[in-house]
Amino acid sequence: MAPMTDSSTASSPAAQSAAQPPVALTIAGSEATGGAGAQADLKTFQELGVFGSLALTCIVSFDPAAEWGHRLFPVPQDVLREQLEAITAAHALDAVKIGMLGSPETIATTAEVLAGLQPRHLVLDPVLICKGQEPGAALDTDEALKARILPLATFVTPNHFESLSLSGMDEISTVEHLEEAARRIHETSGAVVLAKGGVRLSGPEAVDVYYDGTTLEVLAEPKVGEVPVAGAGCTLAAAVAAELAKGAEPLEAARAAKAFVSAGIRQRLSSRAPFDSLWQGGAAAER
Ligand code: PXL
Repeated sequence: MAPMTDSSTASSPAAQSAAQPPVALTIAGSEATGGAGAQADLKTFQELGVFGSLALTCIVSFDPAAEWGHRLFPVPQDVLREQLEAITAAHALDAVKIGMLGSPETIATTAEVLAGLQPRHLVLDPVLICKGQEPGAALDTDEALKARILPLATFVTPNHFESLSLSGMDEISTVEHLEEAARRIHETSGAVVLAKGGVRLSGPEAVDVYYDGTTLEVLAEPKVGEVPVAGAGCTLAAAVAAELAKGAEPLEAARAAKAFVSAGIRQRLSSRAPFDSLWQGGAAAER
């Protein structure tokens, strides 16, 4: 390769603006259609003014010929380790978000690296199963996530199914149940909890419960339809991570993330797939 001769390259101090963006890392899987996973995380970071980096854990390609079920290709452990090595050598991370890890091996590798890194903000979207996966198909992965990653999290964003699993409750069908789940998950994990009711609780509003051990707040926005939108969970956790990276307090981060997701759902993208995808440009479009 020819040597660079231009002295005004981006790496020269003169070319840098004074204010550097915060830097966040997502450890997540690729969802090829772009609705969920790492794609949703990086788009969210960018929209919210945060520089995003990515350690890819697996590649999910939905199968249009088999009811859009998951085809999952795991990234080899040494490749995951090398990505994390490069990222942590390059950046001081302001926040880390964890999405789909997908296997007990990936969970073990991620837990080892995070234990050494001890990030100030570690936002866990506890992806136990994703849409189209059979409950129970990944029990060992679920157990490993609870045992190895949950104790490291500073902020956790379980959906309805994950709240049942993490709280041990048999039923979450009211806001009071969701509040109880948030309290229980906080007690066992020590993390700030944003438990998502989404469209799973009946009523005209999509309700999430925030609990940090002191403050309990019910966050509600009008529902947009009754069908979940792909990428909403990934985007919510990524937005929380972005806001924390920028210095927000956890409750502020939760409120801002909920508003960002609600706009993205209102402005969602429809496609030839049987689900709509959240549009991370929605909040900017509504401004
Ligand atoms: O929405 C959960 C999720 C997270 N990450 C990846 C996914 C999905 C759901 O499809 O594919 C990579």
